[in-house]
Amino acid sequence: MAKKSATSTKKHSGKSDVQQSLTRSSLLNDKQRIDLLTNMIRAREYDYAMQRLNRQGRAFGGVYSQIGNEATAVGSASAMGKEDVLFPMHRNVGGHYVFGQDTQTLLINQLAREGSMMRGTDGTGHYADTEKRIYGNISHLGAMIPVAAGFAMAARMRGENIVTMTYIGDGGIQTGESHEGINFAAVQKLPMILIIENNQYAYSSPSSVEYACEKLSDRALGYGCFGITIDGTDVELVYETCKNAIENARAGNGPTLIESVTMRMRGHAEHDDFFYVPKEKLELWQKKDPVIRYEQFIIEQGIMTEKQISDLRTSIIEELRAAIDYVVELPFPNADEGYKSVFVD
Ligand SMILES: Cc1ncc(C[n+]2csc(CCOP(=O)(O)OP(=O)(O)O)c2C)c(N)n1
Repeated sequence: MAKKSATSTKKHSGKSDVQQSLTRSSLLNDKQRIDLLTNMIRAREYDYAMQRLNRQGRAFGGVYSQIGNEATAVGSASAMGKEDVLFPMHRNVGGHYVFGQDTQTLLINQLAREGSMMRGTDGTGHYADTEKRIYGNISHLGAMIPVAAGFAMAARMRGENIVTMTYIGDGGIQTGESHEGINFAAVQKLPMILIIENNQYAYSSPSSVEYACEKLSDRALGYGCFGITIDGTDVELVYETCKNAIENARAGNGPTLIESVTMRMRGHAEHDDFFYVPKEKLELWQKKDPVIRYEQFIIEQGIMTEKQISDLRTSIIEELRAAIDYVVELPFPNADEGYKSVFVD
């Protein structure tokens, strides 16, 4: 990892600098590899299910697909320690799974049913599950970064050696609050990791109209922290990069900006048909599908057979179906619940 500077060559084109062959990290054993794959498949199947529920009119609020982001979400969260704290964003269902949230809980919240943490007032994941150390996500892009930085600072003041990790998109990183949060974390040398999920579009705006620097991790030099750009579809590379950054932060050396390059494979949310994304670009990135490639890798490495992976997927789908059948029958919360935490008596 570059120290106090970024790994800079050229502004990534989204083509040439994304490697095809996957990394085999010496930091992982085969059991951990199976866990990575399991959580990536869980995230993928959950996504397909949410797409269907959205079309059936059963899901409310925005349904933000995280297809193409599974390696980034799962690889990064998996690198964290037991006491560390996750501040996920809207494309990080994989991280929720890594931190032990189950499908039923995810669905109760996203389908805004009785028992949801936001009492039905939200269907897009703006809730915290403090027992699971998941604090997410604030809608105002950039606002999570000062919160994750502040959490890291408070923990340090309490004498706890924890690391916080949060996420921001290539669009959200352009906001003032993002800058303030990163600067604060760098100045205070806070144990915070920021994953910049560069999926090349912020709604319909391509990277070319979002920023003029070469790589987003180059900004680390200006902040005086660590920065690196990686292929966000390579799960073991994501894991290893995050593991190193986390240990570096835990040792008191401050934050790292990790620009994880991926491609948003669907619209901003399911209401958006993403007509503005060139088809050729999607076809190119389809070949880099993080889940399919990691499945192939696991088979080639002799860790699981094709049949074992197929059985794993079947059991995940069965579990998902059971959770959907249960959750869609749950009542919606009483409308009065909507006033709670909004107005003071
Ligand atoms: C400060 C702020 N401005 C605008 C929005 C509305 N908004 C929500 S998501 C989004 C696009 C975000 O793009 P990016 O940060 O690249 O993340 P992506 O959705 O591509 O993962 C916008 C404009 C917002 N939530 N917050």
